[in-house]
Parts: sequence; C-alpha cells; structure tokens
Amino acid sequence: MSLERTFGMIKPDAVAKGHLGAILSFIEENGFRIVALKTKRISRHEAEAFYAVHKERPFFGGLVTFMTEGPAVVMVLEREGAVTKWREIMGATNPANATEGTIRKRFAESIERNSVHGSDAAETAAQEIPFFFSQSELS
Ligand code: FUP
Repeated sequence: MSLERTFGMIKPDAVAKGHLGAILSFIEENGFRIVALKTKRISRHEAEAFYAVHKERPFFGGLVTFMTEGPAVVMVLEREGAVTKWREIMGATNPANATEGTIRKRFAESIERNSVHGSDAAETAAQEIPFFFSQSELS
C-alpha cells in the first residue's frame, strides 16, 4: 500500500458537543497525518452541491439543514490506505450498526446526525478535497 489522501469532515453535531479534540486525537492515534484542517461554516449552496448525489432522497432537505446549523471541521488525512482506514474508524453510517470503538458508535446521535464524513473512494476524495481546499493549503 502507498501513501494516500482522503477527505474528512467533523460535522456540526460533533463540533457543537465538544468532541473535536477526542476525534482529532483518535485520528492521530490511528496513524494519520493531518495534512490540512480548518473550521468551516458550510453554506446551504455548498451543502447542496457537496451532497448533490443524494438530492432526490427524502432525507436531502434535512441533511442540508443539519450541515449548515453550525461550524464543521474539514480536513485532509494522509496515511497508507487512507480512504479505507478512515471509513473503518468512522464506523457505519447508522451508529446503531457501527462497530464498538468507532467514532460514530461513540459520538453519533443518529443516522442523520452522524458526526463525521469520509470519502467513499479515491475518486471521491479527488473531488471532495478540492471542493474545500486550494492547492496552496495542501502541504
Ligand atoms: P456515508 O458515506 O457513510 O456518509 O453515507 P451516505 O453517503 O449513504 O449518506 C450521506 C449522509 O446522508 C449521511 F452521513 C447522513 C445522511 N443520511 C440520512 O440522513 N439518512 C439516511 O437514511 C441516509 C443518509
């Protein structure tokens, strides 16, 4: 396996509840280098574009409202097999199905308010990283 980068987000529920520090520590304990990180107040327009793949789904409106309710933290994470590893430590989309010890099991309130996001493939990461970061922010 070679070094890879993925896009991650700590969603407004987890930031508001004060879980940012614990989640960032857990990311570093799992061998990731945090290449870039910033707090981001996501606009309605950005949330709709970011989740455009889900725009026909019944939960889309609620998802956009949730993503804009408070600051999120967006980041670029690097390690070997970063895409798969970050999805693994995030846990299943629905925290009720998430493995013990994963971020969503520990912190997520529900499938809608599930604390973190991660790219689901290298191709998705290649779109999501430049959605939030310019080249000059990526060292
Ligand atoms: P994930 O890749 O694990 O973030 O999951 P999805 O791409 O399937 O879903 C993206 C987001 O849509 C989830 F994080 C939360 C929201 N969602 C709901 O609110 N309800 C659902 O039934 C499914 C997803």
